[in-house]
Amino acid sequence: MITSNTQRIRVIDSHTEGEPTRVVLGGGPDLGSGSLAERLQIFRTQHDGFRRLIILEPRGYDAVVGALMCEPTDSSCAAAVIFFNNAGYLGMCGHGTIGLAVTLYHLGRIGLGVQRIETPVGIVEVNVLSPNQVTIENVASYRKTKDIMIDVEGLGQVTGDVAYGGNWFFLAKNAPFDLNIKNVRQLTDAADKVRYRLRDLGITGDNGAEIDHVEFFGPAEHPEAHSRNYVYCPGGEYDRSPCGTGTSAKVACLAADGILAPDQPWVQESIIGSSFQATYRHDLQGRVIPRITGRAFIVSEATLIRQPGDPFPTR
Ligand code: PYC
Repeated sequence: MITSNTQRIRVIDSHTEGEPTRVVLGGGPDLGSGSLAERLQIFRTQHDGFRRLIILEPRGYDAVVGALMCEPTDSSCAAAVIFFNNAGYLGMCGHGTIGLAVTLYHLGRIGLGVQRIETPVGIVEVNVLSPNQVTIENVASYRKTKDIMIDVEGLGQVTGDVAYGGNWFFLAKNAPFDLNIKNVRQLTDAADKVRYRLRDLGITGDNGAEIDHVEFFGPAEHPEAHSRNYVYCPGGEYDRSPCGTGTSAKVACLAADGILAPDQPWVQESIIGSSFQATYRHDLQGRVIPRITGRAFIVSEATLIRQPGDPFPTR
């Protein structure tokens, strides 16, 4: 029986190149009408149980990224969104933005063409190319440090760059294992060690931000792709897609090294063999603005229910 105290949350699930997104359309907490960064802070400090309810078992699973729809503060934006996962909150999420755009199109809330979306780290643009293909123009991305060498127990010396693509990444030059889905457990263990070694050494992004995403790179399998990656996310999960913010960080490093010119395509393959097509442009300040194109598909429409007295609302 559904009583008036029953919580009902409408969600639409999709996947972007294999990586799941759960868009929360209604039934979320009241986060006020401040900036998205302020609303994120209220979400984090006062309503973390809602994040857990949406993402964790028994209603969710560790790999899914949540996208809470909010009212935009900027009237030029079609939507505003806060992304979250099994461990916490994300500044931006590339695959999630592609999933969100396909979901809004599926609902008839946006059409084909360019729309602006507000996120806690800035406004991003989406271009809906077809019902299942979207290009996002991400926030300005940049490399903070090149060729950091760290000694990691069990891995030896690991060299990589620290870069920002909407989240903070350590981009390791070499993968400790072949980038094959069969090795995903070993790759995750290795990435976990790299993340905590960086933390122990006090190596951070700007303003002390934790580097909580790790990428390993290797040769692509598909002839049209330039590189394959494995991407570790903060909750110990791996990205099934090539990771929109991770590909943005990669593009920023390639641009800084003079390897990739503006508008030159870069095809990034994921650990499952899916891909994103990336390019970048320079903005008026000369910053790198990555553009990432990928496909997303709707997989379900549902109402999550929390009945009063449920003793296990989350794992
Ligand atoms: O696509 O940016 C991304 C992303 C971040 C974490 C998982 N996916």
